[in-house]
Amino acid sequence: HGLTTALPAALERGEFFIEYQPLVHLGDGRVHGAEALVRWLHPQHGVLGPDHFIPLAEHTGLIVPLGRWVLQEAVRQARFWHEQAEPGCSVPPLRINVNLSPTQLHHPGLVADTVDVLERSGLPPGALCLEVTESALIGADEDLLKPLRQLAEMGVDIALDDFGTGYSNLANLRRLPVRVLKLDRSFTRGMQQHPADPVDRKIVEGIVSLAHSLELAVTVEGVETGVQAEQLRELGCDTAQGWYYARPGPPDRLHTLSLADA
Ligand code: G
Ligand code: G
Ligand code: MN
Ligand code: NA
Repeated sequence: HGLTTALPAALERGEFFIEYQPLVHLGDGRVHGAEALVRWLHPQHGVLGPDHFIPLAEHTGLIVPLGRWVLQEAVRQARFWHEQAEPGCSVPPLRINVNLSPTQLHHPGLVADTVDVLERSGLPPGALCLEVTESALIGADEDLLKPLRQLAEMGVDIALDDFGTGYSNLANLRRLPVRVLKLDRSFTRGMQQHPADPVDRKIVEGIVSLAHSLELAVTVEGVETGVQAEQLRELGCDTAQGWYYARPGPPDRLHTLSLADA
């Protein structure tokens, strides 16, 4: 595959960039933070989304340096937002979510790299949330969970991404150093009509109740309409993300959004 061989040079040439999609509090609509989503500005093909190159990067191992770059860049951006919010500003500092792929999770340098990036930026660990897919943690043994536990102990939040698609044992959740469940988009789709699909409603109700009893927050993904946002808010979901609020975009826009609702 032509793209595969081009990846390392693309990283060196600085062809990757990050878009930020806001996460908002469902209660009051305030911006809570943003998810960092990587893109490749390919010299011939134009902007390529992660689906075009993350699986290749995973396969070749380039995901490790690429992921490190994304983390460093996203944390630097979040630190910049923090500086702008201080001092005496009524806007709470924005949080930053960064995706981790399974290979990164297995990489022995994960904790040291993350500590290093946080220390050099000055961003408080509590402002960083690492997203790991539910499927990457299914059947995870203690060796795999240990680095996540270490990060969680430092104050970094861990989110379970695409939650509800992986058929994980719910009792297993207790064992994971996770603070946030990111409910998969498929559940949000079931909230399109009002009243919502009764089965989807019951499932979301059950997940929210379980999550809150385990002191986990629930983020919903793929919110495209006000009807969905309202029903998910009524069901007790905490934060939301989706085109209804904003598409992924450049970082400056996010800061403007958060100041606008102050
Ligand atoms: O917007 P979207 O097409 O950007 O993202 C598609 C998928 O790519 C999502 O599942 C998202 O988790 C993943 N993704 C986006 N950015 C990154 C990244 O920096 N690292 C990893 N591992 N996955 C990412
Ligand atoms: O990490 P994750 O798979 O959750 O990545 C989020 C993905 O969802 C990205 O591809 C992002 O562009 C996409 N996305 C974000 N908001 C919406 C939305 O409201 N609707 C749909 N269909 N996709 C969305
Ligand atoms: Mn994600
Ligand atoms: Na997701």
